[in-house]
Amino acid sequence: MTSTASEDPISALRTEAVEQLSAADSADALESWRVEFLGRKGKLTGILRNLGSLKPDQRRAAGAAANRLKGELEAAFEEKLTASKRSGASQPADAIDVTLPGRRPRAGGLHPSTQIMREMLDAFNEMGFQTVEGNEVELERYNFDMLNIPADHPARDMQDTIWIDRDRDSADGGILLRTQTSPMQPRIMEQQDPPVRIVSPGKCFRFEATDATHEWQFHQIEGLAVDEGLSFADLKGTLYEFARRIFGADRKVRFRCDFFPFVEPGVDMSIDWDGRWVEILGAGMVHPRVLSNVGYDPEKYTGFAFGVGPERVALLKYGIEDIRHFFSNDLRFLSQF
Ligand code: YSA
Repeated sequence: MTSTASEDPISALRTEAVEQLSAADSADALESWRVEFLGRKGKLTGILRNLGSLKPDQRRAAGAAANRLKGELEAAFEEKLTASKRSGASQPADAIDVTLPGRRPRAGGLHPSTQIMREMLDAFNEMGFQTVEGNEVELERYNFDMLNIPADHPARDMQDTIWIDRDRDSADGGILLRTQTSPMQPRIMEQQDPPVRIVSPGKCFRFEATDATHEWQFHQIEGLAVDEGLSFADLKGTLYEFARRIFGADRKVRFRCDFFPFVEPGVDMSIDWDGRWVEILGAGMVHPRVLSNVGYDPEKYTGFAFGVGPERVALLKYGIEDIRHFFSNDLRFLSQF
């Protein structure tokens, strides 16, 4: 539509401006439109400048109408500019250079926890342990009771957890996110007779305050060996050999007495980190009560078990200063592995 002679100049300008704005189909056309209608020497500014030549009562009405039009045109321009940017109309036709050689897409990689776990599992597999995967959502009975940790045992407090269904009316107790991989011990032993020699990797969860060496979610690798005549010497030999393979022969290793209700005796193992000790695992000789819970004869069989944290091992092996990097999803960290 074009303006008619009977229209006042402001209405005529509105009609013309709206018509031309809707026809502007490129960034250049939009800029020309802005200069022509809203620019310092544009048509609207011209009308505003001429207001002085009008009589006072006409000037007031025309001034208000011209300012209203200015607001309308500015809003319409912004809207059109945003829409055209969104649709890509602002890009020149040659913005994409189809002759550029292809670039290699950024490759993904294995998570550092997966990498260190595979390395650790390889070490144990070469020592004769078979890998078995387990479940992250666990029954209270396997996570605690079968491991000689009854409901009122203080050791439960140390592994406060995330419950899926705590008040379930069942002989298996509640359902929880496992706090340790140790429930794989009774699960495996229920399924097979000795000899047993397995490692079981997987995620664990604890409701705990985080710091540089503690996360609320982390991995463990459980190890279990049961046979006739296994002794504490077998436990120490296995864990020394594991440490030698992962950290090298020169790294200092320390065993200390520790308590876990499902072993007797119990130990933990720490690795030297520039003069301070960082614990990487708990271990011990399987408690006779755990063996009888699964129907093994504790007079005939003995066993050793351990639970090692791969993220802690990675901290020590690669000099990572904070365990919370592992699950913060920061590519600057993840892409270094
Ligand atoms: C003990 C005796 C056995 O016969 C078998 C297994 C065990 C280990 C026991 N189940 C346990 O969970 N002990 S632990 O609480 O000391 O954790 C073992 C290892 O898991 C720790 O040494 C550490 O490496 C890792 N870990 C534990 N809590 C962690 C953690 N890693 C990161 N964040 C946490 N919050």
